[in-house]
Amino acid sequence: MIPPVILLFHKVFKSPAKFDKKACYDKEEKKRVALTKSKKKKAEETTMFEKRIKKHLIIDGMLCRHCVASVTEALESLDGVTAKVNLKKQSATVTLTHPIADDTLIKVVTDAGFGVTNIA
Ligand SMILES: [Cu+2]
Repeated sequence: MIPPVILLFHKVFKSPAKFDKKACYDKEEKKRVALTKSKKKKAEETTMFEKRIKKHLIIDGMLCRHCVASVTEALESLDGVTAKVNLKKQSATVTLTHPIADDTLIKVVTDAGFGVTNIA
């Protein structure tokens, strides 16, 4: 038979350790779940945002690669704008890191000496 003193020691020294381990695990698990949730939410937000911020412009008046460079430069002079200008298609695709009004995009292009016949 195990003497009661040893049983008491067992309770005092073993049980708290066991409890702490579980508490620690629960805490880690909660952290992990929260992190997964926030990552998922962020991914959803990014997807939603990406849908909103690609715009396609039809440019009028581009004749050569210098014109392409001018239009690209004009569009990218705006903060948070990346532009891909296509001479053959007479178009520009802009990616915005934050919403920018169509009028603002049109203005920089027309200021550079080109026309915008459509923006979507
Ligand atoms: Cu040109």
